[in-house]
Amino acid sequence: MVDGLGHGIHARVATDRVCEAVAATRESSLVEIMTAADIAARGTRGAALSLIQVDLAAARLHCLGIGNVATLARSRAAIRPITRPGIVGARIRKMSPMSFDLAPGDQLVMYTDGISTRVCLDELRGAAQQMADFILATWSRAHDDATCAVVLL
Ligand SMILES: [Mn+2]
Repeated sequence: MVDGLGHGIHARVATDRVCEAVAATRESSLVEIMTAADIAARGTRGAALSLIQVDLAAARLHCLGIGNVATLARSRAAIRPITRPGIVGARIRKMSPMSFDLAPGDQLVMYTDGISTRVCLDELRGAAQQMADFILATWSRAHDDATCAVVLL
């Protein structure tokens, strides 16, 4: 999930560049994908980017984030991905991929900084789309764009 810095056309350009780089490298490792995104976004305003890979066969979740796109989980094992501060496109110096155990029934929620950090997953019910809609309706900040995605395993 990517969030171009700021608003308007310059945020759009940064976001598009990152999306293209991620799409072109999606079979690669998260570090390779992030590196490609960082190169693609140079000369733009930059972006926040959080990447996850769900490996169902190995029951593992791989995460890598730069900037404030958050990933939360309701899960059997503790899943607490931490993103590093920084800007994709401004030459990322250090990346910290993290991996976690996954179990059937685990719920993953990703959201941009247009959603309040006070977001609470306790009241989430129903299908993934319903959950994302509820989060957006309940926790969106008044004057920011927001994106939310929910993955149910
Ligand atoms: Mn934002």
